[in-house]
Amino acid sequence: MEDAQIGRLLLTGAAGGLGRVLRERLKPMAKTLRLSDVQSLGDPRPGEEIQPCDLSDKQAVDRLVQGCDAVVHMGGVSVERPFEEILEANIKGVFHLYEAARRHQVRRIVFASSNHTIGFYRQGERLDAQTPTRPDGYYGLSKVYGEQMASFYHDRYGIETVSIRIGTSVAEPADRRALHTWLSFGDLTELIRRSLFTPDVGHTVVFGMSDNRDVWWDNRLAAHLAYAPADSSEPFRAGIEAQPAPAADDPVMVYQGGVFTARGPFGDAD
Ligand code: 15L
Repeated sequence: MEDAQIGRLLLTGAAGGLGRVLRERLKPMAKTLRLSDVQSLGDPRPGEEIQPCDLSDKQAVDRLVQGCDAVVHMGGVSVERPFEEILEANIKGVFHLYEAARRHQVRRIVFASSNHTIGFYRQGERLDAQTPTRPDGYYGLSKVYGEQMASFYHDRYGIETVSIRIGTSVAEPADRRALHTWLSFGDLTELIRRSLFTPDVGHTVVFGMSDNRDVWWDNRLAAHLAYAPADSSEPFRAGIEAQPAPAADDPVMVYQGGVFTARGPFGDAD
């Protein structure tokens, strides 16, 4: 695919685990990369702008989005947490982002969704983007909500989104589940590039995984992105399978969402 350049690209959640990776890797895709987070981002490097922002603050998000041509939205809570925390950053936050995008004519958003939208399917079940969601917690629910927000803003206002249901995006897969769900940093970057530059994506849902041997997710409905992962978890298999296996009824061995399916309940001590 031809390398294009976006004028000003906003990366939210830029201080997070994946945000720090993308801060460098997205730079060639835009003339200016605007970075935001609630955590410190240090000093701006060449080609960067830094604008701290709390996603639960509607006015701050509006100022953040103003002047941007596209958004890669990695911001928000990225693990299972009590509902009240998810509500602020992920539920209100995604509403604030889409409202700001509408007001400032942003035409394309890449939304960091998650495999936890479907986490209560059993491992080995084969899913595609039309399979009904089955969230495994408040975090997963917030990602379903974000996908539906993207769908609505496309139908109503024509803002296009690619919702990437990210699997396990870490430097190296570390357990048996991740042999299926791993998404290398290189493949994540390429999938975001496709998501930003492929024309006419409407609202597309794509599963973010590398070219792993046994996968649970079918990306045929996102074929227009022409995403062709280059990496595979296979080189890590022997090392992972040499580790003692968890019990067969351990959630990490049963459900696609792994340990997230067993988090909570929260707040019973109140
Ligand atoms: C996610 O959505 C989380 O953000 C990340 O921390 C991982 O736990 C990942 O999913 C996963 O399921 O491996």
